[in-house]
Amino acid sequence: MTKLAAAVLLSLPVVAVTACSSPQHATSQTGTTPPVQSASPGTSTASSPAPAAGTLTANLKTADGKEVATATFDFSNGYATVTVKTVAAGILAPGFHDMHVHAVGKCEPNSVAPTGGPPGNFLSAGGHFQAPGHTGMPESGDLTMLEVRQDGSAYLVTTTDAFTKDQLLAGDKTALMIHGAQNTDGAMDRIACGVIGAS
Ligand SMILES: [Cu+2]
Repeated sequence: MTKLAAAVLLSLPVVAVTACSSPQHATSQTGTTPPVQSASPGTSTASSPAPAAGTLTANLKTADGKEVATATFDFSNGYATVTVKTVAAGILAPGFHDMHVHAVGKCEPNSVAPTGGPPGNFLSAGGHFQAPGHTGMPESGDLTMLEVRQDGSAYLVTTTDAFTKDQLLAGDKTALMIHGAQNTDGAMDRIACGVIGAS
């Protein structure tokens, strides 16, 4: 029964799309039972439950509180589509910036790392996020670099399957961090930070 129900559920979006693209069926078809079709091999995940779908967001600010970028994490089809877009020019230095998901959902200027030591901007966000059971490189929170244009603007869309939505929200939650421009003295600095949360 559950397999049949799943097949019916899977077929629903197809019916909706068909309705949208076929004006002659756009009304009067809502009460009918959609035909049951077997799922294509690529969509079958019988051995493990599919990770939760949905969207998470982060609003990244500088240490002095300026809003600099927004990020969304769209989870579907077993991976995350990460979109980062600046909301203000002239803040990020032009060039390539390291960007990662960090292990603690805190974005505090002049804070101390979980492991101690002298304070610094956004240090309480900890190191790079590692999904439970994952060790080594690349770390789960590693993302591709953010290329910032000459005016300080940037727009990036990338994908990763290194973490799930639930993992980013578990425990202390997580934060998205943009570091300084590559090959500058401040390359390792933490320039902008946003706690990743439900939108
Ligand atoms: Cu980082």
